[in-house]
Amino acid sequence: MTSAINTDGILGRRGLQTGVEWSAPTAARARAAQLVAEHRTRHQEILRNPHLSAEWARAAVHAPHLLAAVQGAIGPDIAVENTFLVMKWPGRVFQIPWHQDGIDARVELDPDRSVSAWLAISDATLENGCLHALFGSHHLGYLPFSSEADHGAERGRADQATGFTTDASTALPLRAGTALLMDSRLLHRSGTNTGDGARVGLNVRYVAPGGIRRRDPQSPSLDPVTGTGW
Ligand SMILES: O=C(O)CCC(=O)C(=O)O
Repeated sequence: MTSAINTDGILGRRGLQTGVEWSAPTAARARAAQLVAEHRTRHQEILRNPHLSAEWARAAVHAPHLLAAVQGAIGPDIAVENTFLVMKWPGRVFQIPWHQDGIDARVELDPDRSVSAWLAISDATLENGCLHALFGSHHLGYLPFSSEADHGAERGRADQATGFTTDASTALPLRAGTALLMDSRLLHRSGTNTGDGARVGLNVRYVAPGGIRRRDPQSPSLDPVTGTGW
């Protein structure tokens, strides 16, 4: 639950919760295979907000165990603010630099009333470009937001902050069908897929009422999952 006195944030000292089951592994892998077949020709790497148009993504963001974990973190009323499907193709250079999910050019989320989920649709391994996170980096708060091109500077700022070095980051391989939750301020990244098969993952930003501090008026509206008053 949200708490004004919890200085560790909604997910505790590491800023991360692992082991959330959102799908049976076989069903998740079958979905990954279908997405790979659908997008292989153009090697599409990113699909924005698939939960608004694809039934499978809509079901994923409503998965009961995932919702229970999200509600445990930010309370009973939740909405999806944004989803982001990332497909990493073997042999193609594609890295996602250090960033915090709760802040970008479009939006800033209240870290006590938002949480970010990353769902492994395929298996995510060290070789195929799993996430890496800097545990505890949410204690830094939001770093001055920079554009994609400036993410190296963000890493530098994290390194300079007392007690943190991005060299100490932790790799987070995940089995298909599992998910992790991240504090909206947690620094994370992912590397290029050097494996044999495609890696597919879905990032979801959930918010509780009042969880958006700043928003670009052009943004798609919130997609309520539970509760009223949105
Ligand atoms: O899927 C990935 O490799 C990283 C996605 C991510 O970090 C994000 O969407 O915030």
